[in-house]
Amino acid sequence: FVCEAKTVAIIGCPFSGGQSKAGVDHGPIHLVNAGLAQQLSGLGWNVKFEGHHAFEDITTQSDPPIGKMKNPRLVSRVTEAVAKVVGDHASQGRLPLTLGGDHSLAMGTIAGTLSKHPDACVIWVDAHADLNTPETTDSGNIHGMPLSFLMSLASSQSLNYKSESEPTPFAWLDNVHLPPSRLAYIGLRDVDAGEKALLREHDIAAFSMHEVDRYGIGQVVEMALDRVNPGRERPIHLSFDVDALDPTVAPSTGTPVRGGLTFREGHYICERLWETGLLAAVDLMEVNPSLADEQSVEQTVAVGCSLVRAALDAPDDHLSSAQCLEPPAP
Ligand code: NNH
Ligand code: MN
Ligand code: MN
Ligand code: MN
Repeated sequence: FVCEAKTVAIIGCPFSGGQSKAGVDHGPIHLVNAGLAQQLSGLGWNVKFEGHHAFEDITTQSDPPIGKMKNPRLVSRVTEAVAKVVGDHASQGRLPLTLGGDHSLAMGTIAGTLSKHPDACVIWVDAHADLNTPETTDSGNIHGMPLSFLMSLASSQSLNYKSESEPTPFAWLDNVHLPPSRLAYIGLRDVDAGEKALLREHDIAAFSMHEVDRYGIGQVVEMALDRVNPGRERPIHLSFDVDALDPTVAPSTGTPVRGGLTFREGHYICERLWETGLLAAVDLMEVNPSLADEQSVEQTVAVGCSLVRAALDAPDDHLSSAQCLEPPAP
């Protein structure tokens, strides 16, 4: 196990600046109010949670777009702060569990993981590739771009930005380099044209819903690990966008796409990654309690908590393989 003691640090990030729908900043508050910390204590974890991360001190006088990028200064400052918090917890031997908030936060969480584990790999579970550059993006929303910056396919230099009074947004990420060979996607089904070109150009392991249908989720997770972690020795960062799940399973999210992972497929990914003994950090992102009716919100929040429990070794939620694989009597 990559963390010394069984301690999880919950990092609640009520942040929505990487996209334009209000409410995703309430995701972590709802997840914690649903009892997530107590549930994890119930699984035998020491839980460190000292309130949600406060971003109020990170104010920006004005934050006009740079090119198409929206809120670049704010997102850069918030994610830089998140990287420090995640890196600190990891250095103290705690497993950082970051609750979003929108997926731009992964710039911070993955940079934080890499600061402690430079050889880490990333399993990105999402309907979307979040690989746009400031040039390829249509929406300008930074939650669709974190991986291009993390893998240095985009950089602060490419923004062509000059200011006397402030650092170029995302300059802090310029010395963070996740090799494209250490990223694997599961669940893709809504990938932009520019992202498809980047996936091909950099030969990134991408298991879309087509592969989930074709091979089954069990095979897909092993194939993903074989690509990014063939020796099964690298620490694993799991970044889970709740919109990877089918909208019937997780309706309260900003950009639902039909044809997603089932409840079990989502949980299986989490369970299997825990089983490797290599899990170093977990993100659960894009729960938006302002979208859909009250029952759907409750369902999405409950599924979010359940995914986290599955990633953190929920022993009662499934039988051990030894119990399941008992051969039938002759
Ligand atoms: N690809 C689109 C964009 O760049 C959508 C991204 N939306 C997400 N990503 N929810 O996970 O804006
Ligand atoms: Mn609320
Ligand atoms: Mn995402
Ligand atoms: Mn998504």
